[in-house]
Amino acid sequence: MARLDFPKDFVWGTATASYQIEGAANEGGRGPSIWDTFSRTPGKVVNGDTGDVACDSYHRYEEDIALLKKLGVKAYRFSIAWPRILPQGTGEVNQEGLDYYGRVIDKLIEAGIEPCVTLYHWDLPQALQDQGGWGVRSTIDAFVRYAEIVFQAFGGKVKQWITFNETWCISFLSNYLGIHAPGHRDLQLAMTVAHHCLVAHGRTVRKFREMGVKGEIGTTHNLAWCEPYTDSPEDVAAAQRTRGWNNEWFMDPTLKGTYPQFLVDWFKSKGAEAPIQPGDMETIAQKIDFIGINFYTGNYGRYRKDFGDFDYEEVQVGFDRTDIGWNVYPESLFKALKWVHDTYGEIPIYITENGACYNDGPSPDGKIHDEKRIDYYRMHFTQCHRAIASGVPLKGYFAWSLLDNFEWAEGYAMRFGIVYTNYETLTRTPKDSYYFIQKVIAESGLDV
Ligand code: JJW
Repeated sequence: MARLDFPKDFVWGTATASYQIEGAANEGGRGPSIWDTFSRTPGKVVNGDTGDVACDSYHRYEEDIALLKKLGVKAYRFSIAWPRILPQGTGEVNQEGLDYYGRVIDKLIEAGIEPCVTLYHWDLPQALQDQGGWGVRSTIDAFVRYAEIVFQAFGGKVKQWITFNETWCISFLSNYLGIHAPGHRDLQLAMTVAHHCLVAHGRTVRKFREMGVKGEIGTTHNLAWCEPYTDSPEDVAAAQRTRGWNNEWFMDPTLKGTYPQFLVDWFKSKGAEAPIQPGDMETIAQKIDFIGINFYTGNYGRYRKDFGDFDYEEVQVGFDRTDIGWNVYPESLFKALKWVHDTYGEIPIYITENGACYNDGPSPDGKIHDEKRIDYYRMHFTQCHRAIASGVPLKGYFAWSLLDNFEWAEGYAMRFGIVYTNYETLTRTPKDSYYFIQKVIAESGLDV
């Protein structure tokens, strides 16, 4: 047994997102988002689930905050729904929407919990999608205006701001792979969306500085770790391309102000390119206070001609998998963190999401014995500790998620919560993993 102590000022937290937990889709003056449309499109979401009710956190946020307080977290990451603030994306502000988040933020502060706000966690107002969504530059202007309204309302109260959650998902998963809203399959569109989100991020950071808002601002990219199965140059290059697509394509512009040239060339060979206008790269690379990393899994793979978009095929090497099918490869978290530090220098890093999908329900004793989730967290905490010990400036960790919620295309079938949600009664029951994390936070460490 070994004792792993975390720094006393390490920020432990949990994370959620508006459309995944709030419900009340037609209340409080909220306008429709692309996820309302997408979830109503037959075949897009498992079981035809929608976020209409979700966890009903719009009405039950006080209960959620009580759970956070009992858990002992220092911070809570949640997102603001753009269509609650501006139901049409632009124009009239919906005061009821601002009031709702004002209550959440005040309750958190009252409970001694720092609010960490994501501005864009995928619920684009449908009215903007109807005008081209992230495929057109006018959406950048609309986003910066939305951010300005939110900064005005809550600046100074919110410790940390995250402009975008998982720009790879917003662009490629949603507009090239077609798996998330709006569900397009167009490589050039995905490249354009990625670029516009990055520019919107940079312009928002600039606005934040101009307004003199107190607090920290950054963005969150989801990283994927892909390792070559052999040392052959073909395997190494194929893994590098796939990693680059997920990681460098977003991290490089954000932190270096450039796109990785080897991928610029690769995409060009497929007829797609980022629509860069003069000044864009400098805008994107505004200095930020931290970089958020969402991390779930890694894999091994090898070169296979004309397979997928990057001639890369995963090789099964016997990893355990979570219930959503993702490999459990904790060491890849360490490798990814080390890579971020080695590549981008001393920028503070927050893991803004990490967690596991296991669909355990209540046992006859009424408790949820989610041993495999506890194992997942224990192994990933161990890798975080290892990263810190190696000099990686990892400052905090947000578990995904506080509670089971609407897991996008998987609907309610896939559970990531440390608190069990009963979707019939909407009651919340802390799982064993909740008590495990409660103990880690209380002791600022764990035995492994
Ligand atoms: C699907 C991979 C090809 C969320 C996917 C890739 C390509 C057939 C979880 N993170 O709910 C889903 N999540 O809202 C943000 N992150 O397909 C928060 N990434 O398959 C969580 C990635 C994801 C995905 C899901």
